[in-house]
Amino acid sequence: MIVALIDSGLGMLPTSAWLRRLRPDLDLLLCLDPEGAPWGPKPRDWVITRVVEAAERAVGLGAEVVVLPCNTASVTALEHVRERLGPGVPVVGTVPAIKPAAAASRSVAIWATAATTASDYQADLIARFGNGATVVGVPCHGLADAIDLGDPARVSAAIADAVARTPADCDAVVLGCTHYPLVETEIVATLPAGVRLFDSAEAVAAQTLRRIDALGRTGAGTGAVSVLLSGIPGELPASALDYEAGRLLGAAHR
Ligand code: DGN
Repeated sequence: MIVALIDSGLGMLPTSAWLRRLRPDLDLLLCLDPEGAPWGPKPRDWVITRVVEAAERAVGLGAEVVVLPCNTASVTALEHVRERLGPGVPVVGTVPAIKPAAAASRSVAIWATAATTASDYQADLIARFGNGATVVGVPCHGLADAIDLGDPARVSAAIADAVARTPADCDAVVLGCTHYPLVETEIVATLPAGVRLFDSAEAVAAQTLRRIDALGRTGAGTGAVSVLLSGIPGELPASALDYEAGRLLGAAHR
């Protein structure tokens, strides 16, 4: 069973690592887009075309399930991918973890790309799951990019900038971009003490496994991890090895 994961870059690693830990037999096809990254600032139609093409390519290579471990891609292109692939291929999206954060806090900030922050999708999630909490969107300019590059100075600067724009009374931060959990330790160290973080990676992996089980197919894989870089077979970028999740997947890559 091949599961394709599609993101502009290393944001796919936390979800991929959860899948690997929970079901090491699955074959993972990691579809990164170094030529097109970052997706956050790109026009909506461009992102839709890019993500739909990546999904079709993955299915052409044998993927039976497609995951978008990327909030930008999910809020923009999820329905388009589902429509194009049809009902035979489960497509699992990512949504910012607003529901658990708003259940635990009265003042929540959602850190995400500008595209996710401005999306109707996020506004709708806040309306549905905000639970009466004050929920504000904080676009984090350049943070996903700095994480992809493995550039500690730019990561620190982008985190400091996001912390400065997060309301002081906020005690819950939703990591609404899948890149951000990779630098969770530094985010925790920069935010005031006691602020809790919420992300979706484990829940997206669990939902993917439910969709796989519902297919009722028996063919387990061999646990292979392969990588496509903007459609061309390749290797995980060296910066992936800066992160624990990247090292886990890198060890399985052959
Ligand atoms: N990881 C993506 C997300 O969750 O929105 C961000 C991708 C990007 O290109 N900035």
